[in-house]
Amino acid sequence: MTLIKGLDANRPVDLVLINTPSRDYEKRPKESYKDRGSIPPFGLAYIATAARHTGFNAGVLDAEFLRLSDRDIADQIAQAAPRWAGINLFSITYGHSARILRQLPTDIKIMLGGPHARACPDDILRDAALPRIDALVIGEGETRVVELLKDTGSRARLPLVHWVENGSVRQGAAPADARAFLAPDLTDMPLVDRRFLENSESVTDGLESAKIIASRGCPYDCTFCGSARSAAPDVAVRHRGAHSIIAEMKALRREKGVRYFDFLYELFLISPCFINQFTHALENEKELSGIRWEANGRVDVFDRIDAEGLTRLKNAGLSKITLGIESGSDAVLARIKKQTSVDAVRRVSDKVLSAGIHLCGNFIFGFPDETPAQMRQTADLVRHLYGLGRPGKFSAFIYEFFPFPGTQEARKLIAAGKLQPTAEHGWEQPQFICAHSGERRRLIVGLMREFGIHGKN
Ligand code: B12
Repeated sequence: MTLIKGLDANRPVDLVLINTPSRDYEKRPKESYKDRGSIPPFGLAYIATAARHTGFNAGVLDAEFLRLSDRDIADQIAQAAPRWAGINLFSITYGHSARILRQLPTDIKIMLGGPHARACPDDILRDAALPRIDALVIGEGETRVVELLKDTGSRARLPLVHWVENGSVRQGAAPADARAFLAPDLTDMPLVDRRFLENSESVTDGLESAKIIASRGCPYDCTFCGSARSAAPDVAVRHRGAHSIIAEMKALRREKGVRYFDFLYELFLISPCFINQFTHALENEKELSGIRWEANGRVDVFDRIDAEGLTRLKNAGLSKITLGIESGSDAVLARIKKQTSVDAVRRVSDKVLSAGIHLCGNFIFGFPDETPAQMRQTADLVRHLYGLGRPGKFSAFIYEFFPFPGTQEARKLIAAGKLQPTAEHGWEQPQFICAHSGERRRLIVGLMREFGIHGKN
């Protein structure tokens, strides 16, 4: 039986997209169903949706959710026998993706994409561990994948598409209308077809919930982030119009009974002007009355919204905001170009929680050159926010700094000779050791125990 979502079993298969699992589940099984990744691979589902809209038979194999072994994946692909198989590359699972690709039948064409394809195209194109590369697509895949499915020869006319032919690296020419390929209009794009996703809906706070992607790209340039402006220059920042977002919410409400919406991606609440438009549109939608939602925002944007604005958001169903707070040290915030301050974080958190809106803060410990005293300032800030005791609930996510390729931090470390991805492990375990890793560990573990934080360290 096929585990590939969204395929038409009665037609030859054009494309199967594989969501790279975080490990080979045969060698290292993972515990329970409940810790299965809760965020589905929307990027792959968007590509499959575009392919289906053009008449192709495409599907998505979510090997992470299904906890598949490399062998299971190879069997599934062999059974479906698609013309093309594609896989999303992440830096820390790149080697695993390569192992999976080596086990696929040799008559299937291979396409690569995702964040690591953007960050390290040259290394990937030269990597002898990959069996073949028929298309490496940098950036958003929808329009270019459809062209590749129409005719493999089209790759020569597609921007930011590379491949290897007879041992040589080749590259598509950038046509005059390159932007139409790289940054298609989001409002015109078909709504993502959720039949391609395993876990499109879940339950949050007792309500049927679904995630929605309402924007792409980030105009900010935080030095550690793989989707910062300078690390992802091909992505134009775009927002779907409020009406297109509301249409997707209404369809989910009607068809699946969804009453809690989670706006995925960095920056939904990106400007007071959009917040105002969206709130206004929601207030006028009877069909969506009583819904609740959560989204990501920024400290500097919320610093410009007053208590009345927050009450309006709360009344429009805003239940929780996630903010990248990152650090409790002004020196670190300046270094990572966060465009905010510890005072602003305290002010905004107090305001948001006082309005009865829950707040989740993301924090990073162990930036290069970060001192133990600065890390302690971050731990103190986490404690302060947990202790505020306002009507909204505070929660934190804690991460250890990781130098993702393409980011300003990784470039600086490489230039200083402190970071050297090894031939064997590439970016899975790059040789970079935080100067104060003992103190970092101690602080993180302490906070996790104190507040029951489920960190991603
Ligand atoms: C949601 C999210 C997740 C979700 C879903 C991941 C998934 N499988 O799709 C979860 C929580 C599971 C996750 C996990 C991880 N993530 Co994450 N994630 C994100 C986030 C916030 C948004 C991604 C998203 O949905 N974008 C919207 C969709 C529409 O775009 P997209 O996914 O980029 O897909 C488009 C293109 O990339 C391209 N594309 C993608 N795949 C493919 C494949 C082919 C064949 C082609 C042709 C094109 C193509 O076309 C898509 C449609 O336009 C990004 C930040 C960002 N802005 O990208 C980080 C980000 C991608 N994640 C990141 C990381 C590091 C991870 C983890 C490795 C973290 C960890 N330590 O475990 C794991 C990887 C596990 C895995 N194998 O899935 C980094 C990647 C950096 C890097 N160089 O690898 C990012 C950039 C954030 C950061 N830290 O800077 N992540």
